Amino acid sequence: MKITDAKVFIGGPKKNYVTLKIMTDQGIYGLGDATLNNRETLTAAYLKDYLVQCLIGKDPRQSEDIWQYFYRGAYFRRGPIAMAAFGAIDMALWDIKAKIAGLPLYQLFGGKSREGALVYAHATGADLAHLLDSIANYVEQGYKAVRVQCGIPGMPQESYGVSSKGATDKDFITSFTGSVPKEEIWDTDKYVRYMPTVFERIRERFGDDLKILHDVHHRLLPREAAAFAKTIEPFNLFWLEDPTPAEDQASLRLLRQHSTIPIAIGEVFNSIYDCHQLIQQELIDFIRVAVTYAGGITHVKRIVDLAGLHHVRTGFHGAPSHSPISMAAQHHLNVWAPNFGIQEYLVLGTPECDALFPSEHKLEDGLFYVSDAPGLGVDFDEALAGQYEYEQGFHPVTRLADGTVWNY
Ligand code: KDG
Ligand code: MG
Repeated sequence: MKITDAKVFIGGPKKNYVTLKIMTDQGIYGLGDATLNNRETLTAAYLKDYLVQCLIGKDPRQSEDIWQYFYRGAYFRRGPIAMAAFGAIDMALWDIKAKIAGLPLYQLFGGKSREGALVYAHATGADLAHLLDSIANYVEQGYKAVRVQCGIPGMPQESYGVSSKGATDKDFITSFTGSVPKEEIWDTDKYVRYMPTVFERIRERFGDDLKILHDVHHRLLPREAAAFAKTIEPFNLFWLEDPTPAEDQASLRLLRQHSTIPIAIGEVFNSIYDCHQLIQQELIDFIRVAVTYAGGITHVKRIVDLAGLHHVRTGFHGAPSHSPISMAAQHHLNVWAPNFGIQEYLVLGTPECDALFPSEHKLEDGLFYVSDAPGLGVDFDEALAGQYEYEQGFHPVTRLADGTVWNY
């Protein structure tokens, strides 16, 4: 069996999805997602200009060898662009392998450990009242876990994760367009004073069973994060995400010494070398890597296995920039992984998105069920893809009130 061609597409409904399609001489094809939010043209160019030509003639069943060939062969290793490009190839090869076997992908990992996998949605509010409405909206739909982000009085309303567009806005963390980044102001003191009152009100209104998650988005210093974690401990969060910038991993020890709050980190990591110390020293509780920019299924499965040895559960990144292809790859890992924790999932199922990526996967009562279609179980309508155009976007840049650049 040989790879005969591979094509790269950019575009989607209000998204710049980067979709890879690998064709074989047996008529079976595989799909991969190389979307790197706000840097989409770079992963597409890496695939088109360097990798696709090396794939032609290779046996698609040799996914491990092909992964090693690209990873070791690049010489300059790792980084989100390269790992997203390898990741897309890897997803497509696993898709082909499972289609050859006539099995849904999870069967190749060892079968299901659970039927439905727990997901969380993003509740958001420019103020507490709107946030409570947004949470209620998800609870009514059957969600058991919700990430909560709230506007902070005295801070500009639309800082990270906060949308003033209402309870059902789903695009607020990816829809940054324009030719230069917009800028936001951040105030740590106001944030750490106000957020505990938000968690208190959420518990009062929704009770103890709702799983509450919160993303600090790398904004606190280690001492501030430790103090904040201690303050919010009574509200029993499911996780506190990215409390500090994860470059200084040893600093998390301070947080650990002061609080038992579960910590989730890893959406910006792209290899096992970024997280093996955090995992082995048991400084985190959830690993947030994504198959999209952490080298695909082959590499992420290694991370999941290592995490399992250290009581670290999965909580894969699932922001709206992930296409239904990489989300499907993650959902197959989720039903298999013995150390599965939760999946971030922002209902991608608009009619336009479903038409571009048809699948039978389904979300029911806050749990995600993968279909038994062979492979990833997602298709791609090439003809429809042609109607979408790339639109440039940037992540915002964050500053403190005095102008100092801070962590977005
Ligand atoms: O592209 C950046 C987003 O994916 C990120 O800001 C989303 O932090 C995020 C999350 O937890 O989904
Ligand atoms: Mg995050």
